[in-house]
This record gives sequence, structure tokens and C-alpha cells, in this order.
Amino acid sequence: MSTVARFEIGYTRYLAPPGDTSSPTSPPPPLASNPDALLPLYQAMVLTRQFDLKAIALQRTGKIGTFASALGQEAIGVGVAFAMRPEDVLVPSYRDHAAQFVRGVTMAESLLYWGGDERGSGFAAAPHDFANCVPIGTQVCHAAGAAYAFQLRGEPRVAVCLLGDGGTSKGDFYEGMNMAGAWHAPLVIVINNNQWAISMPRSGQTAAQTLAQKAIAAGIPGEQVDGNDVVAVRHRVGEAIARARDGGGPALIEAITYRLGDHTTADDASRYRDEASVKAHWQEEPLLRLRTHLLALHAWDAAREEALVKACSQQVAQAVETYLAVPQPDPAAMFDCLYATMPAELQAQLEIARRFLAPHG
Ligand SMILES: Cc1ncc(C[n+]2csc(CCOP(=O)(O)OP(=O)(O)O)c2C)c(N)n1
Ligand SMILES: [Mg+2]
Repeated sequence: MSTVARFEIGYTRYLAPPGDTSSPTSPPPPLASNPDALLPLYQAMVLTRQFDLKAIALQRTGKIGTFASALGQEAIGVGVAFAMRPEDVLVPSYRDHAAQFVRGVTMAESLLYWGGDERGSGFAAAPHDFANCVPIGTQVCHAAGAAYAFQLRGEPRVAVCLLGDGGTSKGDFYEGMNMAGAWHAPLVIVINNNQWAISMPRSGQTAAQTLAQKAIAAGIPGEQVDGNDVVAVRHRVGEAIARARDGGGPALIEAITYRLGDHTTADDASRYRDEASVKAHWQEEPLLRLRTHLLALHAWDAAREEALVKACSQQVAQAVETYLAVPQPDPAAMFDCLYATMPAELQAQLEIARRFLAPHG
């Protein structure tokens, strides 16, 4: 038998975890030694962490519904969003508020969404970005369609889709990626490989050696980055977006990270995973990684850290106030925008809702 094709999957890391003396996988981009460019990335990650802390507390006190934290995965969303242009379109899953905040989605909008209010999916400052996608993997098809539309209209825009490791086991992922490959559409898919799909570990999801190699069958490039290294994410996703914008076609990037928190507030991860392994992963988390680097560049210190955390937590507190002050929607509004002419069953349900809403007595 002769060989008809060969494939390789590259891996990029510039910032190693503290104590790890391994060299960068390739010469770092100028960003890595530019504190002015690194600080906004760090600020965005710290803000997301403060938001996550508060959102979990709000869920515990009944002020929002189920919430999916991005704890430990902040570098992926932040790196991806900083690599995008405003006119590009983000197609997120439900765990991508780090990216959304950089894109201009407000924390109050996000809280509204997690509070069960559909108005939280209308992003005033990012009106073309897609709403959170809870059905696993389906957003890849939507993103491929958006990318195809940009191509048909001759617009130099890129659709950037985020999904989880578990999502790459879904048909929608393969179908969307395959069509984007066939159309040569400007789509960049970033996999947030946080090692878990709720309680299912990465090893139980697929026998594939990497998730990045799933791109090969679609005829598009696939690669891995250290998803806890925001410089690597920002740089490699930026390269892929630039290539897609210039007509170079789609790309798949597997960003490797670890879910430090529960799947959502409805989950208790201690029931299915070992605390020691979670503890070990805290040494690799992205904020510590960049903070250590900034300290080495003499661009950071304890006083600035304290001031930043305080400023971010105040910003979060302000967003919570804004969210709590939004008047509750009319429950009958859930029937709006579904049908031009409402079917009889829904009409009957609307009547029931109205009866419940009517003042008693
Ligand atoms: C189509 C579909 N099937 C099942 C679910 C239930 N579900 C919610 S989250 C999840 C796991 C997703 O894991 P992954 O894609 O790795 O994303 P993560 O939550 O780790 O970010 C599943 C199966 C769903 N939301 N949609
Ligand atoms: Mg996952």
C-alpha cells in the first residue's frame, strides 16, 4: 500500500504555567512582550471571573436561574473576541460570556438572559452576534450559514463559532464544518476543550487522538492551542480569522483547557471527578498564567491587582443593580413572535396565563 495523504496537527503555547520551564513551541508574537496590549486581556479575564463569582451567588439566592460558569476557561473567550473585528459575528454556546463581554454585550444583558428573560438575548452593542446556543453543536450550522452569507454578499466578515468538546461528537458539528469546507466559507470554529461534557470525560467522548483532527475530513486545517494561554489563543485565532477574511477558507482550532467549576449550578462535579486532579489544574489556570508573565515583565504588582479586582467587582455590582431594576416582562410576552396567527392550543394557553395573571379577588 502506498501513502496518498499525510496530516499533522500542530500545537501552540507561548506562556507556560508557573514552574514549567519548557520553551514556547515557536517564537512568541510581539503581543507577548507588550504590556499595553496584554493588560486589556488580563482585565477582561479578571472581569469575567468576578462576574462568575457573583452570578453563582445570584443563582444560589434565587435571583437568576441555572448558570454556566467559565471558571478556568476565561482565556479562550477573551483571546477569541480580541482577535475579532466588530463587524465579524460571534456564534457562541452558553458558556461564552467572556467573549461576549469583550464584544460589548453587557453583564446586565447576560444576567437578564440567565434570569430567564428573552430580552437578555438582544445585545444593544453587538446586534449581529448570535444569542447563546443551548442545544449542543447546532450553532455550527448557523455559523456556517452566516459565513456563507458573508461570502455571497462579498462582505469581508468572518463568523466565529465557539463550542465545547462534547459538541464535537454531534452531527451538527460535522455537517456545519463540512459545508463550510465545501463552500470555502469564512468560518473559524474554536473548540473549548474543557475535558468534560457534564460528567462525561474527554476519554469517553471519542477515540480520536485530538479533536482538532476532526477538521481533516472536512478538508480544512485543524490545530491545537493551549487554551489557558491567552496569547496563544489570541494569536492563532487571529491568524485563522485573517486567513478566512482574505478568502483562505475555514479553520478549526482546539483550545485545550480545564473546567475548574461544576458544569452548571445544577451540577455537583464532586460526584464524578477527583478533587486532587481539579486542584492540580488550578496551577495551569489562565489568570495565574498571564499574571505571572506580567510580573516577569515588571508590568504588574500586588497593589494594581487589588485595585483591578476591586474595580471589576464594583462593575459587576453595578450590572447586578441594573439587572434587578429591569421590570419583569409580561408573562404573556412568551407567546409573542411565534406565529403570525396563533394556533388554537396556544391561544388556550394564553387565556390560562391571563387568568393566572389577573388580580385576585
Ligand atoms: C442537543 C443537546 N443534547 C443534549 C444536551 C444536554 N447537555 C447540556 S450541556 C451538555 C454537555 C456539553 O458538553 P460540551 O460540549 O463539552 O460543553 P461544556 O458544557 O463542557 O462547555 C449536554 C449533553 C443539550 N443541551 N443539547
Ligand atoms: Mg466540555
